[in-house]
Amino acid sequence: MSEPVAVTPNAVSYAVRDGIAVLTIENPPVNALGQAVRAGIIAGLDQADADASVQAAVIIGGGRTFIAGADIKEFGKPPTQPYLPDVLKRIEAMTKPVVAALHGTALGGGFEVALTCHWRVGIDSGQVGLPEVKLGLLPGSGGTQRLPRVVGPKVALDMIVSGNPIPNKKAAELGAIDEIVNGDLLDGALAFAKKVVAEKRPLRLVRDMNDKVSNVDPALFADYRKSIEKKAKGFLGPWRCIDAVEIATKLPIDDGLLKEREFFFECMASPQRAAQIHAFFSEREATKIPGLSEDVKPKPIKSAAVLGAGTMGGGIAMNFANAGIPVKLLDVSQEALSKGLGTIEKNYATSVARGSMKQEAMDRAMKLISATQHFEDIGDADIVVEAVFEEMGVKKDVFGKLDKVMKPGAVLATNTSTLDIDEIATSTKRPQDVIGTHFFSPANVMKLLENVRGAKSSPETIATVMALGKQLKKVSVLAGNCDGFIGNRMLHGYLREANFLLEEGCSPEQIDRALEEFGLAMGPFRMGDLAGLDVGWRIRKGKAHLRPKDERYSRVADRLCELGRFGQKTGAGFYTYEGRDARPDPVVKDIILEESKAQGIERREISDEEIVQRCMYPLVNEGAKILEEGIAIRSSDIDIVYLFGYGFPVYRGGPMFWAEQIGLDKVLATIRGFHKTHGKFWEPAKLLVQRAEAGKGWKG
Ligand code: 3H9
Repeated sequence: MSEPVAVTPNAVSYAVRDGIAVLTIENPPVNALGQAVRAGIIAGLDQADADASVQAAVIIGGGRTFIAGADIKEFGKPPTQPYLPDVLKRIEAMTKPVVAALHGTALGGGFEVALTCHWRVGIDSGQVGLPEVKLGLLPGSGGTQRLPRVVGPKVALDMIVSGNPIPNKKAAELGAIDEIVNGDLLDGALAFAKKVVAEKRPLRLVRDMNDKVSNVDPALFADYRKSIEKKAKGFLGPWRCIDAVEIATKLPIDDGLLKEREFFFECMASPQRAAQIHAFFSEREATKIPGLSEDVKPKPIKSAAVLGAGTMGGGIAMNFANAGIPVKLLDVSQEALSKGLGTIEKNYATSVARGSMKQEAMDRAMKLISATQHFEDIGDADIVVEAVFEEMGVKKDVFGKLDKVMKPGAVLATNTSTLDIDEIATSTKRPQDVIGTHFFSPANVMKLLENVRGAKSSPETIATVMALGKQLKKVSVLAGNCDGFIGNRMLHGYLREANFLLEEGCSPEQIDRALEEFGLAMGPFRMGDLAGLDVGWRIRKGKAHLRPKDERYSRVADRLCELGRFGQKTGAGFYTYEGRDARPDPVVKDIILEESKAQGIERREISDEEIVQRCMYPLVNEGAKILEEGIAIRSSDIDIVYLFGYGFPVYRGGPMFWAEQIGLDKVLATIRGFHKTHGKFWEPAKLLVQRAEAGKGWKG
């Protein structure tokens, strides 16, 4: 092999081995297709074409992966030449065979490069996919035109609209990869290239394969649009993905490519793209904890225990089992344990029935979960997560017991959603090992893990629960200790205003609809009914003595609870229910009217815009206070909490990002207006005032 030469410094190296040019992409960590890589591939192909001794070229990724896509950091900035379509044109213009050698993740523009090469080989463990939709985009360099030509429009729609990758093996079955290489990828790719040269195979381009995109029934697209209606509501990307694939079945490829590019730029210009890319980078940034030295290593978690076999405890145990970690579920009564295990089994069985889990995986997970009534049995676990009744006395009692039985160094975690971690830690002699791990219900589904550090939680304990999040395939955020931490503390104002709006003129259905139109998965009243209104009622009663007498307070929810209307589980709450169908209820309307009257409020017409501002701006204002107090490390962590824990629409990027996009000055002006009209709850956060008046966003 000739000495590798970097065609563009450090981006693509060029070498010749047995008459085959090898272009190796060297752009760690994921070989993103930045400008230097694009220029490097073109330069390498020019060199290979010009060198008479070269018979074919292989494009391969250096390091852990082939190309994982365009360089997302370049998006939103002025584009620089050569563009990706120029690279693809250069590949198609090659007079010698070009083989893509795939390992790791060939995603987005990376897979588009591969689909443009004459042939593709890959190793078993790799994956290919077009995940652009997750960034508010569609594949913008031929993915929507080439993939359907290879795998047919139905599979292409599944891949492009979901954005989910498929294993190389599956891609090979579908014809998107020509050969699976066993053993060394480069050796396999070189052997394949030599074979096509020896066989004098005519160069084969996907653009010429029209069979699978001819005579396609248009009903496929109409049905597909219908099938994503609910899930893709409010998003732009998925709809444009379908439009583009449909075009592949109607127009010649060059016209299709132009149309795809048009859609791509439409999405690129949309605030949704900015929001979804913000979400992508924020998710990764949230794992970085300032001040936590790289030398601090997380403790290995090889076994776990969960206290409390209720809904939360069961869901948390499932997380451990799903990650292959044996977990002991502890509860005081055999009855609670049997019920808890039964629910776990039922949840898994539902996944199996739906096809999202294999029976063997369920059996494996169930085997990893054991039950006990005795604290002594869990002493050897690396971590214990307490999910017992949300009351300080109960929690402290349990932590006192854990202190006695747990092995030294075990992480003692609490799943509290509001209580003081430091006070809980006082019932142990090892506050350094105590920390909050706040899971979200249903814990086996929701992606967020809000870790809460106590004043004495050690760096090692913090590192351990952050790493645990990754192990459990969760998105972890680190919060400071305060009432409600990040998520629930912010929720307070949101719910308060939703209830005040009822008294001022709205119906529950109007508020729910306005917020669902905004993009929330569920409005506050439908959500309350689902979660159970009795929980909040109990908390409000417990804190009633702390409430100033002259403070405005909505009694609507309390009155519903007094009637035994706890939500879906009792068949009635803010709505009445037939199954899961929520119906407006005249009883609720009467209570609301009575409460307006009792408060001396004259009811008025309220616009959807006001509903959104009244309910969402408290999130922003409280978020600013949380940031100011250092409870959240950065504004984007708050966004992540809301995106992954509270169903905030990802295409709006989270409450803090959304506020920045509106303009903090405008948000502040509205909050000041509400402050004048509605009083002290709307006192603007200092940080918001400071940033807005300086004409800045949260960061700079
Ligand atoms: C596209 O291709 C458009 C085209 O159709 C048309 C163009 C004209 N760019 O996730 P990790 C960074 S759109 C820049 O922790 P993992 C990431 O921020 C693109 N940076 O690793 C992180 O940085 P840091 C379509 C990127 O092993 C580091 O790499 N492609 C990019 O868990 C490691 O990432 C995608 O959407 C990028 N494209 O997962 C793929 N990707 O260390 C997006 C990653 O500073 N990427 N970074 O925090 C992924 O899905 C995952 O990163 C991947 C690796 C599966 C590749």
